[in-house]
Amino acid sequence: MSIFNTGVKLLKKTKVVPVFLTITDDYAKYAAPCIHSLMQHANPERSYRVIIMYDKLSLKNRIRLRNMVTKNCAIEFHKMKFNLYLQVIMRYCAKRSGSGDFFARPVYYYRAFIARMFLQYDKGIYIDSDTILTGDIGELFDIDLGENAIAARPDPKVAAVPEFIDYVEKALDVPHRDYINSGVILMDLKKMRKLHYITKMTDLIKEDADLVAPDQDYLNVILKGKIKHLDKEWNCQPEGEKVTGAKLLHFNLSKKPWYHDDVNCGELFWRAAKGTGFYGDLMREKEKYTPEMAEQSAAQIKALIEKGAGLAQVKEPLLKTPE
Ligand SMILES: [Mn+2]
Repeated sequence: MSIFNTGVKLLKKTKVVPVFLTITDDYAKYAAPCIHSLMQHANPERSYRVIIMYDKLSLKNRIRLRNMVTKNCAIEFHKMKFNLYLQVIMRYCAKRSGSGDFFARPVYYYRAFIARMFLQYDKGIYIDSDTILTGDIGELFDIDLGENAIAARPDPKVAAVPEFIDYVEKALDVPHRDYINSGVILMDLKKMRKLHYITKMTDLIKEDADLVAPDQDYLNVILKGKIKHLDKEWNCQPEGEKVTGAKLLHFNLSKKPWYHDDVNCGELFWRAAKGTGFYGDLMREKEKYTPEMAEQSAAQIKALIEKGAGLAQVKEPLLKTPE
């Protein structure tokens, strides 16, 4: 066991709750408040394990994150090892990033490796680093998946934009009410292994389709009909949504509290940030953010909507649902 796999004595009472995050050095400062809020809302009677999958994460950042460990919440680090699946993803991203696609980063695809890399778990949770817990994540873990492979929330940002609705229905052949956001996923890891998810995903990636939200689009297409819908409370998106009763907030897409002042529930993010060693980093990040950067970000979203509208003009779906 490496010094970074900080062991805590697991309470025997219930199964450990494994929560996966996938980050690089530039995401460490956002992940820290997320992990802190998870620990703050964890049930003291249960054990949790935050498992961080990374490619480039400095020793310094690993130590800073590891120092957040608590009595019932362990923190582990796993470096992504090169393999043929990763090679397919890296090639695709290298090609796509050349055309300005900001989703073309391998780190966005690492959640697809969880089932394959962690054979010791039958069930697990993936969360984005731009989330904050306001309830006990153990309750999400307890949700019964029935016959489904995963549970996730239908994407409210897609459902609110006619161009995106058109895109998912025509280009992906997924009913828009079933198209889920991949920022919070409860996974039946046994089923994901049985379905050979990673093989199916990389087979589709090899077809080299131009998509709006690749990792999320693949998830929706491959697992179509095998996804349980999560309630809003587990992926509540404060921009434009009421947060009453929410247990997990997701600062999805443009309105990040580390960039903007007027963010609904931003104070919850900053309160969590204060409990970490990354508060100063986040303050500096905010100070560096300029109106030009905000404009650029808005332009990116606009371009994404236009891309969706363009891709919806297809006669046949872009991806074939694998058998
Ligand atoms: Mn997100």
